[in-house]
Amino acid sequence: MKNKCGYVAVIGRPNVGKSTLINRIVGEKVSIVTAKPQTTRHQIMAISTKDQGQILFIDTPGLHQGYKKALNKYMNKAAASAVLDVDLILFLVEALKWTKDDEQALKVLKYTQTPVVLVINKADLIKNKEKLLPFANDIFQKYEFAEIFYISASKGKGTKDLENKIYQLLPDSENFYEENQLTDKSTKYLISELIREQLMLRLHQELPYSLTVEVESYKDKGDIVHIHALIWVEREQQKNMLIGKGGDSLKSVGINARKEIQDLIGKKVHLKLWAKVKSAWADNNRLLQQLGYKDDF
Ligand SMILES: Nc1nc2c(ncn2[C@@H]2O[C@H](COP(=O)(O)OP(=O)(O)OP(=O)(O)O)[C@@H](O)[C@H]2O)c(=O)[nH]1
Ligand SMILES: [Mg+2]
Repeated sequence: MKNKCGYVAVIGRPNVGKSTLINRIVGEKVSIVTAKPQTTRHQIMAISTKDQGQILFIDTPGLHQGYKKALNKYMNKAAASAVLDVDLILFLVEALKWTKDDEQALKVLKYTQTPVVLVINKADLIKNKEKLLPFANDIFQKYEFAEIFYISASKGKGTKDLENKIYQLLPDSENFYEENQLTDKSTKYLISELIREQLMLRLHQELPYSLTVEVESYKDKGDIVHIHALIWVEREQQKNMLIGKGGDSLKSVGINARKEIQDLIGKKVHLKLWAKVKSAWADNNRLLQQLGYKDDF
């Protein structure tokens, strides 16, 4: 059998399970996952190397509308541009839930001739499986999909069949990357994401959407790594909310994030988190660039 290798963009509205699916197939936590929509903010490549070859997944932010900040525009652009220059697209939806954002996300496919696989995720939540077929048929009327899969990314149901189909549809090619490489992102970036994941899990309302994390320093002292990270918020009041009474909130974020980072790098970690204000950073293109939201796609 010939070796396969190629790029697979995973797109869809927020919260449908794009990052969960990619982590499942790669077998590692490359992209962060939370129950809140708009978790993923950047394109991130996740590399899955198996006997058949290499799948180069492009995880993307969920396509969404109704938010006008520069950050939302950046996220939508990062997602939409991912359909260009790939070998295959997975369009993810949530079983029996079709929303305006799904309709909007579908429009991105107008700009490509690349085959698109429709993936209906979270099938585990549906008791009456007979309802899935008419739901899928309705979506099929809207676009000429190459294939359709019903899966549960979080439970790993149907994902092996999907993976095999992806390999079938990819070009014959040697692997592009070393087999132990997991992503195109730096360790610093992955660490900032693990911290943001804990913040998103713990905080509520607008706060998760008003913060961004920057790893300021990473010092490997042999048996222990010292990491300083800044958490930027948009307003002074948010900083107080983030820190919490007696620093409780930030402390527990730090404890959980440290465990995750230790799992990632396989060393003991000393983590220091600082909350700081950069006024209205999420709606300022210059500040976005400065904070790593580089519009270069
Ligand atoms: N029940 C169920 N939940 C799932 C499944 N897949 C993902 N989830 C949950 O759905 C939520 C969103 O998952 P993500 O993987 O972050 O979704 P996403 O599409 O990457 O979201 P954004 O990054 O915000 O665009 C998380 O709480 C997941 O645990 C599934 O197959 N079944
Ligand atoms: Mg995601």
